[in-house]
This record gives sequence, structure tokens and C-alpha cells, in this order.
Amino acid sequence: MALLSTGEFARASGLTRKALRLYDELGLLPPARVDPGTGYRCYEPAQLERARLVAWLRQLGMPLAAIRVVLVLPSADAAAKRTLGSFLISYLSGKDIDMTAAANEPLAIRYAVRTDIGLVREDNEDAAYAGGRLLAVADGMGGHAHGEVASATVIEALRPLDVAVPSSELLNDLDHAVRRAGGTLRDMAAADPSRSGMGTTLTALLWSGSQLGLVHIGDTRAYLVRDGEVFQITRDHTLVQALLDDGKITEDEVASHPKRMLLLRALDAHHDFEPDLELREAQAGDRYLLSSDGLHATVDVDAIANVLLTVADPDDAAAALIKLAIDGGGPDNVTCIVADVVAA
Ligand SMILES: [Mn+2]
Repeated sequence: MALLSTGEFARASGLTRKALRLYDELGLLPPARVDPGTGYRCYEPAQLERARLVAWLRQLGMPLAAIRVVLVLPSADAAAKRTLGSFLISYLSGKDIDMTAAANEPLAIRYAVRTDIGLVREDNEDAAYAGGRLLAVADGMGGHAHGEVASATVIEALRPLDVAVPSSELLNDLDHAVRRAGGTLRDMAAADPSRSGMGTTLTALLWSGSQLGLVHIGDTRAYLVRDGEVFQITRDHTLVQALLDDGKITEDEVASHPKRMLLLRALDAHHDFEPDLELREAQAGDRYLLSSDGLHATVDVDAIANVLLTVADPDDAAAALIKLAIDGGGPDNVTCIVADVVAA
């Protein structure tokens, strides 16, 4: 059968030429032939199946490094299968929702919130809100006093949502609140140029029955504990996460990366960044953790998981997590909300 040019293959697979070049570099999808004279790449029609699978997994948000493990390594080992399995479970449990039956299941949350300035910083630029239907953590930036204003602004914009919101409106309401906060930050910066560098992250959950809206921008995080396993359900909008996703660095290189603090997305006065929005389904027995980077930048994920899995009371768990960050040197402000989902 005739080989396909890169353009033909890109159209047929739904992948861009740029993506095809990257996947070649990563060994995910090498072209069938590269013309030694012109450097033009050609693909076999039979490669379309794999290309479409890669495109599909990317649409689900699966990191390239994980796709590589699944597709490329010979006879994917148990750990690789587990990675794929837990990814698909968390994806499907988030998206494949019975909108009618599930929304009526009466659930409530038992929650606790703790924040600490840490041992190094002079201000606490984190802000948090925890109520019966709304949990939110924001980590402000922008220098003295300004980070505090930015994180408080986005929390204030969300606070009115802590009422009964129909499940069909969860994501709309979260999206609008975040846009309102962005508008407020822009107005503040226009009125006072010294505030133009301020910004904030945000990770928030809003409940309606057993439906859960998640909004996320930046490097604050949400974790889910379900059936004895801990899943991170947000992806950091950081340079190092993007490099990890593209297979350019390893997990071990994150902690020492010179630009590990660099955010690719945050809520600020200058950018119109889209937050991640996701509708999920909560179950009685679930536990959620929302936390600022003062936790995960200082405490390793196994220690965080150990507290979440072993400390039953939400307030004790939040206090234990804060203590781990302080014991780790407390280099940053740290905020934790621990919430247990119970049958109402
Ligand atoms: Mn921080």
C-alpha cells in the first residue's frame, strides 16, 4: 500500500504535524520511512490505528510519558498496567456520570481547614474557604500584601456559591465566579500599577447532591482518597509538569529543577487563562484534600497519602499534614482542607 505523507497522515489521524514530530522524537510513533535526501517523513496506513489511539489518550488528558509506558515498553509490566488502569478509572469516574440518579443521592461533607504561615515567609498569601457545599484553596503571589489580596479576591468571588446550586449549573457558576475574580484583579491593577504583578492559583470543589464541580488553575492541588487509594485529580499548570508530560524530565528531576516554581497558568490581571473545569461524582466514603504547594513541594506524596489513609478525623488529618510541612522546614505558606463525604 502507498505510504502517506505527513500531511495526509496528520489529517487522517487527527494529529498535528507538530505532534507527529514530537511523538517521533519520543519513540511513540516513528515514521515508516524518512527520505534520506529531503528528510520528508512517510507513514504506513497501518500506523493510523496507533496514531488514533495516541490522539484519543491525549484528548483524555493522559500525559505523554504515561502513553509511552503503555504503548512502547515491551510487554507493559504490572506497574504500567496499574498506571493506565488508575488513569482510566479516575477519568471514567469523573466523566461517565448518571446525571439523573446520582444527583439525588443525599451526601454531606465533614470538613476541616488549616493554614500556617510556615517558618520562612513574612506573610500568609494562601487563602481558603470551607463550607457545607464549597471548598476552595488559593495561593496568591505578587509580593508584599499583593498576593494576599489576589488570593482573597478569588475566594470572595466564590463564597456566594456556598448555597444550593443545581448540578446542571455547577461548572457554569464556577466558571463565572473565576471570570468575575479575574475582572476584579484587572480593575485593581488598572487603578494601582504596583498591583499589576499580583495573581493567584485556585483549586475549588462545589457540591450539588453527589455531583461535584471542580475548578482548577495553577499549582494548588486536589486529591481524592477512594477505596484505599490516593489519586491526584488536578494537574499542576507548571513548567515542570509540562516537561514531565512530554517525557523531557523525570519525576526525580522535578525537585531540583531551577524553574520548578514557574507557573504556566494562574489567575492574574494580564492573562485570560482558562481554568480546568470538570464534573465528577462523589461517593459516600470518599475523602478529598485541597492543598497549596507549601504541602506537596515540601512533603513527599507517600507521606501525604499515609496521613490521608490513617488519620480518621479530618481536622486531625489537616493538622498532621501541616505538621509534616513545618517539620520539613516550612519554606512556604501551607494550607490544607480535608473533607470526608458521608451519607446525609
Ligand atoms: Mn505557595
